[in-house]
Amino acid sequence: MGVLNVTPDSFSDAARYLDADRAVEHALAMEAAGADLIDVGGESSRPMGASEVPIEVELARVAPVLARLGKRLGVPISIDTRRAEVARVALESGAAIINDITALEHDCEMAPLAARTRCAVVLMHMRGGLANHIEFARYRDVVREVLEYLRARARFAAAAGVARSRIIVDPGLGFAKTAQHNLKLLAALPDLCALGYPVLVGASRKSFVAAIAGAGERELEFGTAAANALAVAAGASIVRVHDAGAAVAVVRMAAAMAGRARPLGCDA
Ligand code: PMM
Repeated sequence: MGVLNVTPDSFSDAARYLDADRAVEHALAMEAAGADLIDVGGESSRPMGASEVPIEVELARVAPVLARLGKRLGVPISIDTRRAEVARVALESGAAIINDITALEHDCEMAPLAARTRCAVVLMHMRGGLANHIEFARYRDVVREVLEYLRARARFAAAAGVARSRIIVDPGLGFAKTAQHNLKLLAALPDLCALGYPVLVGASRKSFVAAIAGAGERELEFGTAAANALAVAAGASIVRVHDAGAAVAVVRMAAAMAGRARPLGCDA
């Protein structure tokens, strides 16, 4: 999953794709590099101090990009949003997946929308709000608590009418989690896969990778590659990345070594 952040303050793309034409070009380049999905987002959720964006601003950022992408992109689009209205516009433009970092909690219209439109949904674990989630990085047992949460949110989505086969779960690396929490969750990926849903992992260039591997460009690139390779080997079906070309090679190699022709479906 290639990340297309259409935000002026995003974690690593920093305003580069605010211009709709450049955003479209970048999405097409990620597709050409081998990305199987493109994740479009108009509200930054970087760990430190992400600000709430009014819905009009979020829509003004993503709608022109989605309208252009819908006609030109061959791979499915996911919309990274907490808001049902933004998701609705994206789905009308041809998006196939709602990537909700609040696991359908933020907006009560999100679950019925997903059920009605039969799109896929990514249910991600986080705690607290966009600006303060790091204050909530306290757990007795982070693995057990994240697993229980995702199991409960998947049940909620299914009860709202979302088909089981369209549910994807995500431990939410970096969201209300310290580096140690992220490492524990990565080590527990086989348990997460055992929930029975495809697992998405978003480690790309996150601050825990910088803290462990180093914050330089090369260190971030290789740290991200290591996290993605091990995540795929442990059963992850989707890795969310900024550098699609590098990730494709990593995913192919890791999947082949783990005996998975394509990293789809959990084997755990
Ligand atoms: N991370 C970010 C944004 N959206 N969505 C999912 N499902 N999982 C993630 O880990 C995730 C996400 C923040 O990262 P960015 O600012 O680099 O895009």
